Amino acid sequence: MSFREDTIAAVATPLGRGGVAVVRVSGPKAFEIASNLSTKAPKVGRIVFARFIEGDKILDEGLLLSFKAPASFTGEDVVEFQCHGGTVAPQRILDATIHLGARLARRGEFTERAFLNGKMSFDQAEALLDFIDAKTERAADAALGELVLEESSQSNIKNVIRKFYDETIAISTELEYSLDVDESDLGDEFFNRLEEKSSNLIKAIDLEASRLKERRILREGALVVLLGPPNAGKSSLLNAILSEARAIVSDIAGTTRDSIEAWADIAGWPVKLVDTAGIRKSGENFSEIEAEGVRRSEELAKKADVVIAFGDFADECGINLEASKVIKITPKCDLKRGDALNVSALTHEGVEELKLEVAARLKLLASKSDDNQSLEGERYLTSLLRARGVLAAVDFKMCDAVLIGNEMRRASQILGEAVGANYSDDILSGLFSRFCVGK
Ligand SMILES: Nc1nc2c(ncn2[C@@H]2O[C@H](COP(=O)(O)OP(=O)(O)OP(=O)(O)O)[C@@H](O)[C@H]2O)c(=O)[nH]1
Ligand SMILES: [Mg+2]
Repeated sequence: MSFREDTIAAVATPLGRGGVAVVRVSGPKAFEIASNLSTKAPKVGRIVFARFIEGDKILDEGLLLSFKAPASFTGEDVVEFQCHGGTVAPQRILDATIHLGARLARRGEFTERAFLNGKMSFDQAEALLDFIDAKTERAADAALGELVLEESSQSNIKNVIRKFYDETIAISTELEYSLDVDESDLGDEFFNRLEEKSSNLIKAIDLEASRLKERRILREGALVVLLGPPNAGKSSLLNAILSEARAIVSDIAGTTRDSIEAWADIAGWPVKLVDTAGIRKSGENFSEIEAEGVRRSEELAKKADVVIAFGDFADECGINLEASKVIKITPKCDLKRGDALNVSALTHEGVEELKLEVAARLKLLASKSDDNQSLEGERYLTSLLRARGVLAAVDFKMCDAVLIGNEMRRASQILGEAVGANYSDDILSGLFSRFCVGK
């Protein structure tokens, strides 16, 4: 099954202190290396307890696991040495595997081989990376869901897009077919029916796009910025959300000088929470440094997915933000209550509500059909949104089968390209299948 001749090796666990470390070896020499390195021979499907040796020197002792191609992670012969943790033991064993003919694996090379040997799809390899990098339970679950999906699963993104593609083909086919029919026979009813099909398709695409966008937010994390005047309690609120004394708090205005970032798990969403330096628009002794602070905070707020605004501050500073991403709060509500969401970092009143509101805004963000953020690397999402744009612009009221047909073809081609379907073949077979057998 494997067509790679070299055998690769790497320490599969993170370096540093730890109970156990794993050195993984994959390739045609894996078993030979294991036999040389271990006092007991590798047994496929069995765990062997052995000493790991190089010549007369004992390197460590531990467990040896063996997998025969193709029934392994990479699809090749694989052995794994479970040795003691720390830096010395795994490094010694790794060095020994290299002396015995393995070479150091590049980053991700085990997964690359798994992909090349057909053990996982490209999408699954991506999902695996997301799973490993996941910062919250929710993000991990989303990635795992994708990872364990069967190729044939109905919720596999490729199959979903393929289904959308088929639906555009079905509409196109009807339109092409209608060209051969007397126009006067078609009428409004024909186009109304197609319009309904198309609008159902748009709804289904929206749902799928929001699922993908949610996954992207779960993967990359959302940017949530605390914005307010000096001494308003921004750093205190950051600490309250994190439940730890991350930022310095004091009653001196201007305590936070640069922005402070911290990862937080907000109702399952991984969030990069940013505490900014309190800013004043102007005032006594307004300095260059403060002007720069205002500029930076404004920039951050514009980039943010959600802004937690302390009172009317953003408006007063002339920072224009999309209303949908601003959560206005009344801070220090234990001292004075206001008409925005009342929050107190001191008593924790409103902190949970605030978290839930942040989560709700992120959910909303994922469901929005417009998207002007960079979609690099999100090929499926990009295709879906492009096809959606084309479909949404079709005017069925024109009752013009040729024009509508052209637009449908564009939508089909965009979706088809994403999943490697061939428009002209499919449209032909779609068309001919409408004819009777024998015709
Ligand atoms: N009573 C009360 N005091 C608070 C609350 N939150 C913060 N404070 C106090 O307000 C003062 C300022 O708090 P910080 O969190 O440092 O304010 P900040 O907005 O980060 O200030 P800068 O970094 O200077 O912009 C401190 O003395 C806090 O103890 C609150 O909810 N209630
Ligand atoms: Mg502060």
